[in-house]
Amino acid sequence: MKAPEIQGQKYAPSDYLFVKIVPGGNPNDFLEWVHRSAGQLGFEMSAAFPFSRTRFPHAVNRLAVVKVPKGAAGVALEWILKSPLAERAEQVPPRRFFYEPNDLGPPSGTPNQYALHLCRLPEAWHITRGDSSISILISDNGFHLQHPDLIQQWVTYPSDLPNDGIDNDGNGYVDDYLGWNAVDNNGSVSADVPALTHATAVSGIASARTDNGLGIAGAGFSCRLLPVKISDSTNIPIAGYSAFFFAVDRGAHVINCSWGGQIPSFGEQSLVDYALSAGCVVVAAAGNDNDTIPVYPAAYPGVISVAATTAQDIRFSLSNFGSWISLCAPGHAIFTTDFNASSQQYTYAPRSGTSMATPLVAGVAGLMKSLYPLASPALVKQCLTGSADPIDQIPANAPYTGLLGSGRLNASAALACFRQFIPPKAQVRFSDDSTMARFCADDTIPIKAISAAGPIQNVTWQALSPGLHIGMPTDSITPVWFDNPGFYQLRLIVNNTYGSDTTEVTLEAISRPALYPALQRQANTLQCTNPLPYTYWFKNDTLLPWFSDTLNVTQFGKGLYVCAGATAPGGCRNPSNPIPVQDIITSFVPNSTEPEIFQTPQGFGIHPVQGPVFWSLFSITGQKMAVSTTAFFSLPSLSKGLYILSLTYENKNYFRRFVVW
Ligand SMILES: [Ca+2]
Ligand SMILES: [Ca+2]
Ligand SMILES: [Ca+2]
Repeated sequence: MKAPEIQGQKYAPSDYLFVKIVPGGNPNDFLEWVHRSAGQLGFEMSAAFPFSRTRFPHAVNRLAVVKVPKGAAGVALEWILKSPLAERAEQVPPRRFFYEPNDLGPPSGTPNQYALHLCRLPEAWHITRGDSSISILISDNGFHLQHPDLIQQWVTYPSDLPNDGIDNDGNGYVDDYLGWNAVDNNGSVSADVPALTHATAVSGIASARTDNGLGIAGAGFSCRLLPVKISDSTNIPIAGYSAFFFAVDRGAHVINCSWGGQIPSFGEQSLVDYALSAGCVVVAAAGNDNDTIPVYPAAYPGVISVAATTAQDIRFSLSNFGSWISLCAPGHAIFTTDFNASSQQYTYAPRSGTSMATPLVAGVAGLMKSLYPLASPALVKQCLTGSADPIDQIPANAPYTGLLGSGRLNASAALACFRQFIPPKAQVRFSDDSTMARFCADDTIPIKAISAAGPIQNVTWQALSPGLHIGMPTDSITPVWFDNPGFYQLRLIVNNTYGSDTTEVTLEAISRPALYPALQRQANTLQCTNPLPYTYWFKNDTLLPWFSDTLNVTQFGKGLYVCAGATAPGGCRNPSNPIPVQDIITSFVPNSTEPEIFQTPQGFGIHPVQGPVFWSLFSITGQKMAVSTTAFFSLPSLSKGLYILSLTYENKNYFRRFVVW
């Protein structure tokens, strides 16, 4: 069943104004003038951008955004244009989401994903299955974050804890742990109207969890999703422009805009240019008006504008068309992630429109960026359009010759085109593209070594500063440790048969907190007795969005739980003993007296033994490494690090933590 949606939505006037400051003018001086104007105008105007003085260095092309009360835009515009600091001003143009018509049923037969086959995604995934370091920003309405086929795909930033009202990482966005709400300026991107599922449908097409035996596959495969909520409960995308700021500030590689409108805007175009110049690929929907009038942001130069086609490569009956289209992608009856508001179930449903064609292209752009993250948006666009399968020759498309872009998306051909432009020699970078990283004692440092031609042959790390020690590296991680906290310079070299690449990074080494939190279970509640200011929870290897000292396991299900304490958000964390939760129980008897558990250099033993014993050895991240059912557990050969031994004896669990050095 399809969730009801607002249909035939009309453009709504905006309460936001773009203002271009005169050369040499300071947007903050202008915004102060705006603030002082309230007395003469009789109403308040507020800054929607820059948010504060600390954000001023981010100002784009002398741009400011002012929010005015409903209906006051005309008076405010006239007033603002009198300011000696304002060079230009305009109302932020009205925008809307592109919805599919509600009379479209599923394609005949069982639900399918014809679009992925038609666009040759299975072949493309032979070349790359994307990369979890690549983020596709979805600017849309509210998200159903808990959808089981999406929940593991969101990009999270533990350096800003959610819901504490503090911008812990000081990037200008308060509580942007998981995306950004650009309307309310907070970190809550969830769907406030459960029946509105546009964002959830778009997200699944771009990059639903793939190869997880559940639901659907998403084009971007391992690429992650960065949600930005640009509308409120009225479901009008009033803050689409701010997604471009956020994309640059969080380093998004691709931005998906399944929205737009017919009025161009210098302010919006400045922001699109800002994102493009930062290397972010901008993909935008052509709209569903069945006409040729250009739609923005799709029609701005440099943007990849996407029209919609059917399973037969015929123009989707409502899709816009015109000389401003870059290419087409399937946008009819696309089976994707959904939420059924009446049954309160996370579901899947077919959706149509250019909104659904666009994220397919965005997902493929994510795959391309996975191979070559520094590729320019122009190169990505060139290969996507240049490799599309022509569709003008199809008789039903005859009236639209030259008006459907270069044809229908072919992901496999796009990647083949793109690969020619990747430097054949090996490339290396630190996983988040930074040249500055923090790490903790005994951490591994993730790196990304890319070889477009043949395998990586060698990975070499050179510690350029004394006191930094390097373990055995692979082409994805290396363990590092240090003598004292401080700054260390590190060089990384990789090579393949075509040559080598070198990068250097400054590492800030910080000490782990000395104290380990204790973890206890009482019935279905886990209590992290945490002497440190910040608490994190892990289930198996996954960081949970839960930051208080107690956690109810019924909310997260069975698994191996670890809590961790840290002195700062995102800083070094000391993990607790893990607690395996095999059953969700309603009562629990805490441990009483322990048998003697003794340790020798060879392993661990227990006595007296009056029944079966069961040992499990875990890595500190919860990965099970060995089991034994004998009274003495001989340790396998272990590399340096911290380990957890679990013993089940007489229906009780005991834990020992030990270090190999
Ligand atoms: Ca923040
Ligand atoms: Ca916070
Ligand atoms: Ca899936």
